[in-house]
Amino acid sequence: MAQGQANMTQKIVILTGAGISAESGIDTFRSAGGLWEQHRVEDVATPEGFARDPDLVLGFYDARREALAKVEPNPAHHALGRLEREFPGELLLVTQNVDDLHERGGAEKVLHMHGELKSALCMACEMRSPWDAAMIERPPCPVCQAPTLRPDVVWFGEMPYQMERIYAALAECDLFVSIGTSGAVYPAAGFVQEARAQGAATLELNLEPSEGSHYFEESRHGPAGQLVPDWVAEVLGS
Ligand code: BV8
Repeated sequence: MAQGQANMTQKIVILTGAGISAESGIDTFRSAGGLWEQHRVEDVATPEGFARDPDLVLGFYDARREALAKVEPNPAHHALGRLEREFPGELLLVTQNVDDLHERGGAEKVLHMHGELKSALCMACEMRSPWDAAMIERPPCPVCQAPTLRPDVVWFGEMPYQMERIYAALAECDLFVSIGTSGAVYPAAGFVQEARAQGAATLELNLEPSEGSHYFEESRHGPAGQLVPDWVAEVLGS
């Protein structure tokens, strides 16, 4: 992105995916040995799978929640925390990730469109509560005490969170940046087209070309831990 363009950029929307957490040691979904190779999506990331075998699904998310405590944010997360602090324009950081590494990397306003591992949703009272323990033992909901907690994550076939807010930001941003996502899952994979349609510049930072690479004006390939700090320094003009 030309230096001049970087300085003219006023409204940025960023979308991140599992690739930004890969260098922290969190499995992505679709790379070799990734989460979707270990489990069938239909079994662990759909409401039908949860209804069929709740223990399998609660155990799958308990294991991921527990693993989260053992990893650290990487330079890409810290760079986005810096961008949030120092960028003078408007920034919306949307993540498909359910981990808390953006927050632990210093970002304070993170929109988790697919929910969070560290949040529990009660199927009885529909209230959400911060949560970092296991759910397999059916603990009581902190609000209504019913033993009906599920992971507060968006499964396939469920509506992602805060879509209105995301589309409103895409409609008026002048730069859309996609980081570490395969572009395989909608509606997130369609965000680049929304941004392009209204004239925003579009940039992909990913280990390799994603399924949606051809929609991006510019694609840079390499590890997020390298590409993201460099890009943030470019945008901040330092
Ligand atoms: C909905 C949360 C409607 C849970 C997830 C047919 C066509 C089009 C769409 C559909 C269709 N059939 C069904 C659909 C809809 C469906 C969908 O898109 N299916 C796909 C499979 C075709 N979508 C949905 O169901 C969504 N909801 O549409 O609702 C609706 C309407 C009205 C009313 C009600 C409902 C909900 C989808 C959300 C599912 N939940 N996650 C959890 O985490 O367990 S999906 C999960 O996979 C992620 O959240 C993410 O969104 C998605 C993709 O994963 P990525 O993050 O991209 O990770 P991936 O491994 O795929 O790729 C990693 C990338 O990183 C790679 O490119 C790799 O190269 C790169 N990388 C690796 N290392 C690095 C790196 N990059 C940089 N540095 C590195 N070091």
